[in-house]
Amino acid sequence: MAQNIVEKVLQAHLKEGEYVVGREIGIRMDQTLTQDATGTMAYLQFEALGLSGVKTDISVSYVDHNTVQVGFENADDHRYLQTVAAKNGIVYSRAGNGICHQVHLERFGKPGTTLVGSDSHTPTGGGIGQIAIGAGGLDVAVAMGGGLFYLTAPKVYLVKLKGKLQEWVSAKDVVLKMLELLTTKGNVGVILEYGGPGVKNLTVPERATITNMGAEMGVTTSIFPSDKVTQKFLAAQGRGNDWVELKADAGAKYDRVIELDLSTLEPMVAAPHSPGNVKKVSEVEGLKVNQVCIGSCTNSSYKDMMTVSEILKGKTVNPEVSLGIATGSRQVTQMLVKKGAFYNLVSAGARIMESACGFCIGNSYSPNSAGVSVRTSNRNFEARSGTKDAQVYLASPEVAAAAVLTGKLTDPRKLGMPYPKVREPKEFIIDDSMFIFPKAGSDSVEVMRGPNIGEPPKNTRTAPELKASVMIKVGDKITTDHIMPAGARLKYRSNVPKYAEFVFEVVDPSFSKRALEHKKNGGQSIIVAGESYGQGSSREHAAMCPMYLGIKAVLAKSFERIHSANLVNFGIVPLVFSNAADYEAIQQDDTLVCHDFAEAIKAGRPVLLKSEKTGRQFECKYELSQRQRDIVLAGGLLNYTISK
Ligand code: MIC
Ligand code: SF4
Repeated sequence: MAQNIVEKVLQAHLKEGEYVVGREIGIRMDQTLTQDATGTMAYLQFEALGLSGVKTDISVSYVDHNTVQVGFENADDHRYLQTVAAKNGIVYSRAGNGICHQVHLERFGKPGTTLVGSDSHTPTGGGIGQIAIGAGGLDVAVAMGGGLFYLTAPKVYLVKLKGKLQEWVSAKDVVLKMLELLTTKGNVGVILEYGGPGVKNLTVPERATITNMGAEMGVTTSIFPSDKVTQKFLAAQGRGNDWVELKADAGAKYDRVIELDLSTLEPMVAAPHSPGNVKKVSEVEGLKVNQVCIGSCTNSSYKDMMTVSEILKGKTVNPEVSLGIATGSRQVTQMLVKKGAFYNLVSAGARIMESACGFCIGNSYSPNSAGVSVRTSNRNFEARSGTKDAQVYLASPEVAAAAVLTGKLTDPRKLGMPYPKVREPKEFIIDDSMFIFPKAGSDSVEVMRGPNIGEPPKNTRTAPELKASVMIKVGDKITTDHIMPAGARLKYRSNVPKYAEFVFEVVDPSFSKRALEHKKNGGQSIIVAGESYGQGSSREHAAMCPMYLGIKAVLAKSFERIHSANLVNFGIVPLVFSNAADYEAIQQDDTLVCHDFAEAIKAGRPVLLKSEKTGRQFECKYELSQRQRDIVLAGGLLNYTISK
């Protein structure tokens, strides 16, 4: 039967379950990646599972998120990561080597293979024809140990591209258009497969910009074919042998077809505070800009940076604007230095950041109060930048560079200069000296820990009865940045009791104290939420820390994929209102009771919750496989796996 690309790759890796849309399947993961902010916990759990030595083709541990090193905590984490990698056969990418997704695309991504990463932007690998999926650290730990990765056999949407991008319009505008079409919610269980005659007009890094921000739509991943363009990119990376062709069969079926003519697109932005709040630049033109940040895993490739350098060459950053630039990888930096582009950027007045996530995760370069910041990154959630009232606009490098010069949101086509046409190099500078490759016989390496690195916490078995206080009631589109802030708090990722003090910090700073006190008094808690709960990152701390505070269930109108899986992994039940209108009837401080909670989950029947305040009873469902129900009952994946 004619197959699409997604079916081809998934079926070739299928180890458990039946490939029927909507059913759970278990696949083998060829590659894994972690980054430091999720990685320490992933490796601590890898150790807690009693695993040693990775069973994948390649597993890479990147240090890119937390390189600020205020205090000893980050540096201790890095040392732990380096030693645990050496001991277990994991490649270690040292701080300074670049952002995991960009570096992985350059040096390890392989068409036709599978990759799971403890970061939601792992789908960047789709640009090179990988099925690359973001997940919580515990799922990645299991995959490193040779265990399967479970997902829902997806619906596949074909995005049929035709035409060519106009000058000053780039890949970011394509994905912003996709966000306008699909929005940030309602796409759980979908994979986007790009195809059509327009594909050949996009380079691999451009494709990667597009698959990267599929994360913002909540799709499982996005993938491009592997064609001549892919072959050229791999050859320029000295990896020509890694190329295989990957294309859909003639007559392959799709659940939906979306047609997009690249030649009709124009420069766009995502306005505050959602990547789905897409507007044409022309609609918001003239808005005064205080800061521009160029970089992040979305737009930090050679072409992105060279384009900016060419636009700024011989000019000076507008006096009202502060410009920060972070390249995506050391390779990109080396290329820019060689080409003289760094000279242009520094001469124009750019502040050069290290090649890391930096501003994107909000651990530096926070804008001024109520400041407008134009960023080439992928998320503009409220407060993520570190400034609660900042107004962050997401845009292409071209739009960002135009704002650098004019001090306001500007359609770059109005700059009145020729569009800098940057070609992909025939050969990239290849220098793998910042990777530490594992050596044979290193299982005797001593793993070094610091005082901030604790044990991964475990949950208890799900109690027979649920009697949970509604500790907080929140609205729609609550992101993991709302639940578990990163930024300045990032350094506590390895110290759960400390990090848990900041759960819901930006929504209700009293939450953590109240929940912990209730737990200490023997109480259980529940979170009530609206639609699309848990958007954004893969950080499992957004489940682990609430678990530590005694949260037993989250009751929402709907959940996003990675967060819902993380809740299950930590023994928190993701309950969905059978009737969304019941949301209105619940108040914070109410107590919700179900006498046969564990029994109901065991039997797979709906949970009936009763409000102690009003006496009203309502039904909740959950979309969990038998395996997931067993995990929840066991009190999480660690307990479940150890007991097995
Ligand atoms: C993000 O962009 O939000 C992060 C920081 O990369 C997260 C991972 C994390 O919280 O460490 C992600 O996207 O998964
Ligand atoms: Fe890093 Fe930002 Fe990409 Fe997350 S989205 S991996 S913080 S650059």
